[in-house]
Amino acid sequence: MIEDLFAAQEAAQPWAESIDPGAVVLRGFALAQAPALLATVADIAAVAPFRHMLTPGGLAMSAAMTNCGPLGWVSDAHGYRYAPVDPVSGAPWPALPPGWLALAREAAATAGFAGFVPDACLVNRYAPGARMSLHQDRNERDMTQPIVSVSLGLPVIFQFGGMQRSERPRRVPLMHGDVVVWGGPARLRYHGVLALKDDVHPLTGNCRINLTFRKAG
Ligand code: MD3
Ligand code: FE
Repeated sequence: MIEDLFAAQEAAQPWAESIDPGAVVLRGFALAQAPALLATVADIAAVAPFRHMLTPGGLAMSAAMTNCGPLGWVSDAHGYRYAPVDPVSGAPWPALPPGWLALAREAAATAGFAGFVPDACLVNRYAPGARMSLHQDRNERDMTQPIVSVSLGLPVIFQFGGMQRSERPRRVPLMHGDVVVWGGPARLRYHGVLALKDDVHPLTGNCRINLTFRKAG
């Protein structure tokens, strides 16, 4: 019955792993596009350089960040929010590349979220030792819209928690080329990544890059 439907879908898309209701890992979905994505990350960073934003508590985040799209995620002493201009340059964030939009849209549709049109892409860069502690993404206006994440470069252990920080998270390895769609009941779950292990990836060297596509406004 319904199990047969899931089995049929898994056979058709062997790389799609449901890790929880609303959370689908598309293994290797961005593999073919990875070199082009990384070249474009460099173009974006030439205009809006990676920086370590400050938390509202005044600590520098260990992941370096930049953005592209009409809105960008920023953190400073005033809190977390989306802003149309880069506070470092005072200029709008670089545009969302069409190929990035298409990738995010296709991944979301594959996971059952047709019509996803992100207006923000946060680009995180992790050097060895960098991590992201458990948090919820709740600065976006419409929580019916998913978040699409693309992992590039070194692998990391992702932590997938519950609706409360106290719930012990599950560990899911995320590798180069993996795309994850987080929507529905997974959208407000606590999540984070463990400290990046020191290693070398042929395309990124000693770092991991993560793109997260959001409908923020
Ligand atoms: C689950 N980034 O930028 S991506 C973030 O690897 C963030 O850079 C991590 O958490 C990273 O906010 C994790 C996977 C991810 C992104 C957003 C989510 C998982 C999510 C939103 C809701 C639930
Ligand atoms: Fe997050």
